[in-house]
Amino acid sequence: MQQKVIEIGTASGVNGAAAGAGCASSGCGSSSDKLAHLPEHIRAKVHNHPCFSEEAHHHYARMHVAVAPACNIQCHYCNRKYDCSNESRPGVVSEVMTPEQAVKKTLAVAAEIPQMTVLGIAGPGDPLANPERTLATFRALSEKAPDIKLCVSTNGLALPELVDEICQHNIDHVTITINCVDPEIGAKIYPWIFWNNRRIKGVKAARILIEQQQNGLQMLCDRGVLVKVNSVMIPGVNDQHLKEVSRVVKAKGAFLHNVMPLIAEAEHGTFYGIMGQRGPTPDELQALQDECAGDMAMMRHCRQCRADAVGMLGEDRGAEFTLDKVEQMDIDYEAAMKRRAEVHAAIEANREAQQQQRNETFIPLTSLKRPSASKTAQSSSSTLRPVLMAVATSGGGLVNQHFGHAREFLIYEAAAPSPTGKVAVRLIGARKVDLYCGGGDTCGDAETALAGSIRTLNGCEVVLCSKIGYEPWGDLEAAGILPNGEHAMEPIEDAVAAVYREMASNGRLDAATDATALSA
Ligand code: CLF
Ligand code: SF4
Repeated sequence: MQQKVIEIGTASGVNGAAAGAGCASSGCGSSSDKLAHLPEHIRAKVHNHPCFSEEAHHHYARMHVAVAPACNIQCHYCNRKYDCSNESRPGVVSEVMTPEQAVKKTLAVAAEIPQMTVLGIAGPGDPLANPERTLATFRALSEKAPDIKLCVSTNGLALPELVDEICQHNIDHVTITINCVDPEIGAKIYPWIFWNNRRIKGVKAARILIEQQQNGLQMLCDRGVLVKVNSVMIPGVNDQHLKEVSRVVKAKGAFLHNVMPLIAEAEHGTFYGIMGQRGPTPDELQALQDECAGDMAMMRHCRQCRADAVGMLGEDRGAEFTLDKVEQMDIDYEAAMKRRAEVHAAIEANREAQQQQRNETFIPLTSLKRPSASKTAQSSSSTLRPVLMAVATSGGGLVNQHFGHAREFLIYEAAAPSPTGKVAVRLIGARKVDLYCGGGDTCGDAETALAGSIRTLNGCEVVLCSKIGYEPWGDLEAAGILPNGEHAMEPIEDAVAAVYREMASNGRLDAATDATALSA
């Protein structure tokens, strides 16, 4: 994944939005979505897709409709009572609906949440193991709502036979879950597949699945469909192997690789959960994503959505669109499309303005002004260590959420990896927390929730938010995480870079400095 690069400022340049800004994007004058290296028609396809473009996920929403109950394989991390774990968190159950219900719901959501740009089908089983239901939904939507992008996620077994249909229905974003390219490893992940009306087991089954996945990937790429590859990282099973997977799928033309953590709990009733197979730690996941990134663009903002998710990534507004509520809605989609176009234009104007502001306020400073001669002598920008910062945001790419209202934090890494004195800022993931402050009756649980939040933010040295209460401030500081509310309403990457520069100016980033020292 490309990093955003921002010049390190002097101590005088660390406060406020203007001074905090730098050459924030993937190079001066280039677009801020890290896609500047791609051909224009590809950039246009992903520009407002919240999964295929990291930057878009700050501004646009997606929804899923759960029309596909059946599956044609068994994964060891899946329990059929729940949604397909190839995208969803295990243990989540979505209500299956008919294609007609799905279409009505989609139109309702599109009218009510105009920033929703993508309709995905991702379960609760495998969408392509239910081709009639899946394709009927896509066919109707491509006619009735041509302004909605169509997206599908599959295990790939039935993919090659359906590639032509996928292309006919204007589905130009496909996700294939590929956990291995070696059947021996595959046999440890997939106990069986259902193929040509027979159940096939072991290495033979894995070999067929892998061949189908690879053929399908090649066919889609040959037809210009954008393909994202999801892989579930299973420590001790395929973790080392996923670098090879990344290399192979990139060579075939995959656009993006999304390495997701295995979530295995005994209460989910999955084979891995019951066997005690562990998932990766955040550090292990990040290390593998970084290793794979040498080969291709990595997705770091996946939220492992449920099969009926609605809203921005990380939020779920499904309760607003239950079948009975949707049934009562009277939708004028022609009018809705006009409003959606206006909202999208406003979002784009806002994105453009943010980009413009960064370029205009770019301050090309190349040296650090350090607080003391001894500290200056200790380090140069080439020795500054990277820092993880957690950000509370409710969207728009801004630091704009109260610490106590955050259900998740985006985790950014700031670093100055080269002696050129530039700060590289990159998103490395999202971590979910229990709501710390729900107000009213829920406040009795606040202490436990706060302790949980602090545990979740382990490894972060700063938390950026719009506001924070006195008590959590103290607890965070005691845990070595410095709360920072000074960059409220600023673009996230500018704010992260500004805080990093500030830490550098204060001598807190020398390689030997650790988080404990920071809070002293
Ligand atoms: Fe849905 Fe998947 Fe399409 Fe996105 S989700 S079908 S590509 S529209 Fe996105 Fe959710 Fe991660 Fe999937 S954050 S689980 S990657
Ligand atoms: Fe479960 Fe999805 Fe695997 Fe099918 S493909 S077994 S639904 S995780």
